[in-house]
Amino acid sequence: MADAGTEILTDGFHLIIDALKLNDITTIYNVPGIPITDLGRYMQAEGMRVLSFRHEQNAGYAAAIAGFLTKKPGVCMTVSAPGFLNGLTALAHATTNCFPMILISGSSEREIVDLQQGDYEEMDQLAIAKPLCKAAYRVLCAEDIGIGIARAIRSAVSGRPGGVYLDLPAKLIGQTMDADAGEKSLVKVIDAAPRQLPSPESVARALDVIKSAERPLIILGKGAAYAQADDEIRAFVEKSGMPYLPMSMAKGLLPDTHSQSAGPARSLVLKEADVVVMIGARLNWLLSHGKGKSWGDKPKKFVQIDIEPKEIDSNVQIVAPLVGDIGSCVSALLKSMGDKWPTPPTDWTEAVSSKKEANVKRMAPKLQNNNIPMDYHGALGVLRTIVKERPDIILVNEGANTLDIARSVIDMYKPRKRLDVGTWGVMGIGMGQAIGAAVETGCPVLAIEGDSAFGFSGMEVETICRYNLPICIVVFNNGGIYRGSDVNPTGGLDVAPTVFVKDARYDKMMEAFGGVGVNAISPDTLARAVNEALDSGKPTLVNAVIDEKAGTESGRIGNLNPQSVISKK
Ligand code: ADP
Ligand code: TPW
Ligand code: MG
Repeated sequence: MADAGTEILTDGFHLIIDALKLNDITTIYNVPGIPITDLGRYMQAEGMRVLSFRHEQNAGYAAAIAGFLTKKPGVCMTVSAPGFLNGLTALAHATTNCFPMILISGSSEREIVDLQQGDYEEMDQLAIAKPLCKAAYRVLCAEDIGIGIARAIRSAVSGRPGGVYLDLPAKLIGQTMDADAGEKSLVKVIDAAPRQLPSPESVARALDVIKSAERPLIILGKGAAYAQADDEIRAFVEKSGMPYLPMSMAKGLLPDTHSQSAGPARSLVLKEADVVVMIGARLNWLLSHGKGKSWGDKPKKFVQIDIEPKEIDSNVQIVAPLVGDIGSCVSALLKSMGDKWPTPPTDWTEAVSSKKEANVKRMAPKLQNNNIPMDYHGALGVLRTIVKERPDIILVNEGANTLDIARSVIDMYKPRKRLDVGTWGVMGIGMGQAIGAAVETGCPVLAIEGDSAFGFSGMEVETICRYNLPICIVVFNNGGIYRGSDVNPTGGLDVAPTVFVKDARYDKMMEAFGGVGVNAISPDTLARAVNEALDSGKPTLVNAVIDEKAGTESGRIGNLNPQSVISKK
């Protein structure tokens, strides 16, 4: 506050800070520069946590995962045009994944931008952001900062959560106004994500369909993990007695070792189920759009719980939609189920259990192999044991083979402990998510990274060391994308497009900034290094040397690659 004659003044800087703090937003993920450098400084001076990254995309991924983990919008702050565009990928990712996030970018002067007169970092950011997020707003007057931030928060978290862009021109940040009027202009958002109750008819309809099932299945998606209705979901699954399949980031909502988990019998349950209850999961590509070969040829009825009415019937008919928030919908189902709900036919639950046991048994010896160089299963076998022994750690996971095999091999035991590439299968979320998760939860993080995947955000190891975060990165170094063994068919000088430098030592990147680096060529060394890292909480990078021939093309989604009819190696 400044004293101008008799009037006490405040300014854009302080109104932004006061508005965020009033709404319990106290952590900012950012990259400084004109016009937001001082904003970050003042934020820190006012007691906010301001974490600076090496690239806005990673700051954005940290903010997005903060939103997923806390149900409050994660905030990323960037400079204009290039910084804004770098952050925008993460904002679009947040929207695609239904995570609440706010991207705040400084922008150039409207008068110059709109006449296209070539201002410093000139860009019509609002127009560019609009199609890529849930909502986009620009604040032009200091007295609107309070309402602008309130709108951004409510838009991000209410209904289906998503990304919101907030454009703050440099001139606004420096604007002054009467401090008293400024304080009065701030808005505290009341009940930012109101409960949305399902209609009683929709509850009765859903239970009728579920009751009629002979081979029912529940699919839990990351919306169910986000909802933080863990007790209700567990009670519903257990009371219904139905087998359930967790989508990747819903693993651990109930422990993967739960007797009703159908994870290891995925193909069987998708093909055979006659009634499928979707809870916070979309019938998108990850579930083959609810039709086709992986769903078999038996008729299916879908029940779907989602907060977004437009999601219903997106790919196939939903015979019993339940539109509302997951906590309210699942509670309503539970209440109407009463005390004597019939369990599914035992021939179905037993068929699922025996398929599951057979698959688990078949996998067990692979996970115990001690091959050198390691294969995926040998290395993941030891990490699987570590996660079992330390169920509170948060697992971040990206890559192709490194992702797909880790997802199926590593059991999760608690909700919201598995974070990964999400709906787009995007590479580059790794370090942003690891940092966001460590900062928001204080839990140790184990990031299992393909060597290609890691490269997208690898420079953030400096950020991890700078803030001394309890993050252990394991780089699955197979020397390339999918495999390190491809060759250039022409015999020319360039290596194949999927191949990296041989025998690279990613561990030295961590050492460069004062963290611990370990080169692990055997499962034993890998286990020791990861356990030490998790015990000490020191930033650590383990370079896990993986057989360059062990992976397969595109991991488990090679079928999505187009095929040339002219030539195929
Ligand atoms: P997955 O990838 O795990 O299958 P998706 O991201 O496809 O999950 O689906 C998540 C769904 O959950 C979205 O359709 C979203 O609208 C819904 N959702 C998110 N939060 C809630 C909530 N609190 N209540 C109900 N539905 C929710
Ligand atoms: C933003 C395409 C999918 S998986 C992958 C790429 C580049 C890397 C796979 O290699 P990695 O794993 O990580 O070494 P592994 O174990 O199989 O060797 N750009 C973006 N997102 C995606 N998904 C890609 C490219 C891709
Ligand atoms: Mg690789």
